[in-house]
Amino acid sequence: MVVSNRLPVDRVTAHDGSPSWKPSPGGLVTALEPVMRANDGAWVGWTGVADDEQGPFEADGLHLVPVRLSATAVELYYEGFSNDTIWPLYHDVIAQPTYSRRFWEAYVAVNQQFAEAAADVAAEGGTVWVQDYQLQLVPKMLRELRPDLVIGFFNHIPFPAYGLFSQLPWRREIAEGLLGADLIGFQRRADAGNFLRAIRRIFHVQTGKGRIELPAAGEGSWPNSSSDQPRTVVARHFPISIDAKAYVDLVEDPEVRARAAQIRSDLGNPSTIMLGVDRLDYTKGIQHRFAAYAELLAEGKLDVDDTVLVQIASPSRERVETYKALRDDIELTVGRVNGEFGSIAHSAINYLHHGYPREEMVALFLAADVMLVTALRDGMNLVAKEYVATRADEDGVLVLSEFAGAADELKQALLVNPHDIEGLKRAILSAVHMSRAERRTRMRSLRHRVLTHDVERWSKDFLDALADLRPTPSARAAA
Ligand code: GDG
Repeated sequence: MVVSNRLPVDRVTAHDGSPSWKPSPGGLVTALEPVMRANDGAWVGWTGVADDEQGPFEADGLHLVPVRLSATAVELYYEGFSNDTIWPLYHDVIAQPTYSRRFWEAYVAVNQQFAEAAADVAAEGGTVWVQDYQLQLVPKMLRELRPDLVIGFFNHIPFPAYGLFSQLPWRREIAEGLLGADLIGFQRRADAGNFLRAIRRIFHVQTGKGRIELPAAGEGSWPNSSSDQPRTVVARHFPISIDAKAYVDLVEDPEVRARAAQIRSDLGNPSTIMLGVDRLDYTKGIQHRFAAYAELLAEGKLDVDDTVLVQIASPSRERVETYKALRDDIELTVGRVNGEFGSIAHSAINYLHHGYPREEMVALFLAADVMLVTALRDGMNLVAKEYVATRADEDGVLVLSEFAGAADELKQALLVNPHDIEGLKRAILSAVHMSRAERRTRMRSLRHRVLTHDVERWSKDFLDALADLRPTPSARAAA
């Protein structure tokens, strides 16, 4: 069973008002769908609509169990604690987290709802895989309700250093919540290291090689309320990936190729198209990218007559204040840069605040000579891997922030520190002027990594590691 904040489907309403469901796009769905089909599993999550009375249903061969969230729960648990407390705290406090007791109370209550929904439908001795930062209390709550289950947790975003995590007034509760799992997965080795350090600091327990030895309840700093038996929890990195083959297949589609050529020609066939594709989020470093680009234009090292930056900023979390302010900020910058450097024929930045179908994204990746991924902090960044998977022509240059999890694997990208604007400018110029031979060598090696480490391998690695932790029947009987 999978438990995630959102179900893997979106409701669509036909012209006659009749509702139906379509799979929601995204890596998680692609990764887990085949596993769920093969195992006849259930998926517990929210439909995305407040106060939705939808009961359990089948869609596209998946058994879906909705958790009903009230409008207030959405505001306090989702927009509040998840996206205005945990998200900024776990992304190095790029924005100031809000520490609100009302948010926290809602987070506890909603996590309990998810745990109860999962406990109601999980098979005896089943495997439950809980996803992401919105549900960090679910592992412990679920273990208390259903000690027979094997529980995994995967954190899609970074886990911060203890100096930051310790700001959280509820750091102990969150740590205990996660430790209800048998296996806790992170994107990077460093994230797992930060988590292990936090656990040592808070509970004074032993850890070694990713194994956390929890004593019996009440021993040392370990709470009374935890399970009675000593347990081992494993915390390790499992870098997520993409359905690489789906991208390779799309590149072979003549319509997608034609669209890529059309995009180049619509942009006036410049020598260099640079591309950014991000949810409009302050973690993605969109402003840093614009700053470096604007300086290169100002210094005459790039020229709008033969260079353009296309920035797709897909709408995100539009009801959270910080995101509204960010959008204003970004759009002000786009206006200024275009006003100052654009010409009648050419804009400096071609800014689009829209979401697009995947075919259009692939066409854009194919059209782009330079892909700019300048996140200030990012769990993985799937866009970097999607760009690489798309470039079957072994062309194109990836400029990649060392603060994105993808940098651990994509070492042949031009790695940058986005805070270092001079360094970022140098990397952009080397990308623009890189020889065809070097582009090919780098892209070949990047593609090898992404094609051999796809999302299917990610879910298999995680689920195999979780299966290895399943207690043997004799250990279960002894407990
Ligand atoms: C979180 C973590 C981690 C974006 N705009 C459109 C569109 N997208 C797709 C991209 C990509 C996905 O959304 C975004 O994934 P990222 O990994 O880049 O970033 P987050 O949304 O922040 O994801 C991240 C990820 O979880 C997985 O664990 O890598 O670090 O923050 O697939 O292509 N897709 C379409 N139209 C758009 O306009 N079709």
